Amino acid sequence: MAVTLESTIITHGMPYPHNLTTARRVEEAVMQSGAVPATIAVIKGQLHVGLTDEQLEGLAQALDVAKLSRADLAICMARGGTGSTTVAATMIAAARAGIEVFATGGIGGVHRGADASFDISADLQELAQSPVTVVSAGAKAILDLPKTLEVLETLGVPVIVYGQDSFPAFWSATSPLPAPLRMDSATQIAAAHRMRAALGLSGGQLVANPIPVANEIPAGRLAPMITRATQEATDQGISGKALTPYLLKRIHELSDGQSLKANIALILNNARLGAKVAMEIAAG
Ligand code: PSU
Ligand code: MN
Repeated sequence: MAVTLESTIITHGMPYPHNLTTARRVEEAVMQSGAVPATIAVIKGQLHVGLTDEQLEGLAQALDVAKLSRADLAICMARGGTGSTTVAATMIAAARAGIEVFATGGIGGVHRGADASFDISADLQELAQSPVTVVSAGAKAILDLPKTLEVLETLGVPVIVYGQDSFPAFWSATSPLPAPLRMDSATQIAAAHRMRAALGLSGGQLVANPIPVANEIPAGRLAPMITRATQEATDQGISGKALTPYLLKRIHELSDGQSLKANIALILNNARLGAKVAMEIAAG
């Protein structure tokens, strides 16, 4: 049983060489948990489900790789281009390959100021369409979390918090928001996944797995950095696809690398839970 992994986190989410070492460690974590990792990317027009170490290294060092979501996946392939897959595009590839579980860091969501910018990630729509259980650490605190949860509810996407009653906020284990749903084992999550299929419901599930408390950055410490990075993005006119990578990079800088450390810890944690869920789904 396989677990898919995205590649935008490698090309746009972390600086080199941390992106490469993390990508390798995430694959190892999946294997140590007894599952098979499959990192997804488009290389010279081919959609790859599973990358060689040379391909991982190439992506990690590349400077001008396209960030592919549902809208641009086919176009990049038709042109013979190279691109990394976001949560949305990775879900599409996973579903086509028959892989039911995907582990990542955080999903895209409703950006702050979306009432003016209309910036809502295609990841949310994809969760309503592709039948994949996505293990994340919640949604990044750079987003408008209450609005992100509202949109997921509208789209009929189950948001399952693993083992606690509050929705986790990526770098922080908790937030003031209550968990929409809660489950305490991979077995339960797998059973819910199978039940959706049995009912013929389209779309997947979002699992929000809190970052281990030892690795978290308390929300209060992050808040001023997020406000500052968001303001800088507005001042510089950064929007669209460039916004999420810009905010992540600025917060890495403003936190002196602390957010990067937390990011790595939470992805490894998600890879392990994703592997457990994949094995439970396969065990049926
Ligand atoms: N989470 C991270 N790093 C990332 C992303 C998420 O820790 O780089 C990426 C994912 O690929 C996600 C994308 O799908 O950001 C969302 O981008 P947008 O907001 O433009 O849809
Ligand atoms: Mn966007």
